[in-house]
Amino acid sequence: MTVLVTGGAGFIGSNFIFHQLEAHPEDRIVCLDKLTYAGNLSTLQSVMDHPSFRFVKADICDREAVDRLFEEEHPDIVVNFAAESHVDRSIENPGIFLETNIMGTAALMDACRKFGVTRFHQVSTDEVYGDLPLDRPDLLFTETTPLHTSSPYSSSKAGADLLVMAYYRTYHLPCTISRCSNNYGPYQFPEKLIPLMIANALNDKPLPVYGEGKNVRDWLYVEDHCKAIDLIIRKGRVGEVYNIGGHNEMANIDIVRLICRELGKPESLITYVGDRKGHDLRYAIDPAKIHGELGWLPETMFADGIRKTIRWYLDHKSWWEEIISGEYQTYYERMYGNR
Ligand code: NAD
Ligand code: TDX
Repeated sequence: MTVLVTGGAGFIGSNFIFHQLEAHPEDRIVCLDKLTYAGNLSTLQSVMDHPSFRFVKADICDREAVDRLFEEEHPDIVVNFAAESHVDRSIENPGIFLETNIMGTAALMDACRKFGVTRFHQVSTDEVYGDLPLDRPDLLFTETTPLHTSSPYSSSKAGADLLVMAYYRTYHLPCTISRCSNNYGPYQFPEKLIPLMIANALNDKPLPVYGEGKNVRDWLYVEDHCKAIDLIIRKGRVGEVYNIGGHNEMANIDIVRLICRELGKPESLITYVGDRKGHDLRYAIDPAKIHGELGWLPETMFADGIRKTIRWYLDHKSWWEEIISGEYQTYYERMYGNR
């Protein structure tokens, strides 16, 4: 079987490729990635010469390039990770989010219709459900929670989800969607909370916490997300949405404090900065459906996962130091300079 993974040079996509090559050595994996600022070929270095792996640099919005690849590879399964993924960047400049996340998903699905696939899987996010209040721990997102987005990023992801369901209903394209909570782990781009705080703490730089740091996210170790997607594409029912999360809610400030403790850095590095516009208060996933139907459960406890992640960033300084020494500096200054 050939599995086409889009966005595989990014954080979750690369972890998914490593997992697939290990768990399904009989399958061929083709990665299509535009290599935007968030895509990094060095991440895939260890598999570039793998006999069952091929990398192709292309944009999912480029219909000619996508069709050419489908003609060559005839993928059985397509897993779409390719996206603009950072909420703060979407607030600054929504256009590219609409382009890649919505138009790109449509271009991929049109190729799937044209060439035929057994599955198109859309990697979505819990952010499509909007947010939950901080004082109602009993409320969780289920697959039937209405879509109610806050940011241009989450709106573009919700737009793509609606389109996927439309392609399922109208054209009977065999689709599935997964909506996962916040991921953490190796190879996450250092613009996101956990790697940003680790990198800054290691460089004794201020740790910029938005607002009062009380916003809550539901954290899942990236490998557990990859295992869930693997189950969905092989055993999940077409036309279904599956929520993925591990009941691990934490306030941002508690994560940042924990990182300080683990690295032996003083909490005086913590700096409260201006809040994110439209900042979602709390995300919390109810994963009962994927557990009941597919038997998925998270395997990595947060206490272990965060230690492994910190260890990884300590052992792979050259990977992230190279990133933060480049264009990232301009981004950081723009985003945090006058905050
Ligand atoms: P990322 O930003 O680390 O990686 C995105 C990858 O997509 C990069 O390699 C980039 O080069 C590629 N890409 C971007 N635009 C492209 C285009 N037009 N054509 C081809 N490739 C393109 O993102 P991530 O954190 O790994 O997220 C992957 C997916 O998972 C996204 O769809 C995101 O919405 C979703 N998701 C992420 C999280 C999370 O916590 N990170 C949680 C839930 C869902
Ligand atoms: O410097 C920071 N300071 C801070 O307080 C950054 C970068 C973030 N934060 C806060 C904002 C959020 O409440 O930390 C929380 C997590 O922020 P991000 O890492 O930017 O993630 P989030 O906005 O929750 O979105 C992530 O999870 C869902 C991914 O980026 C999305 O792609 C995914 O869909």
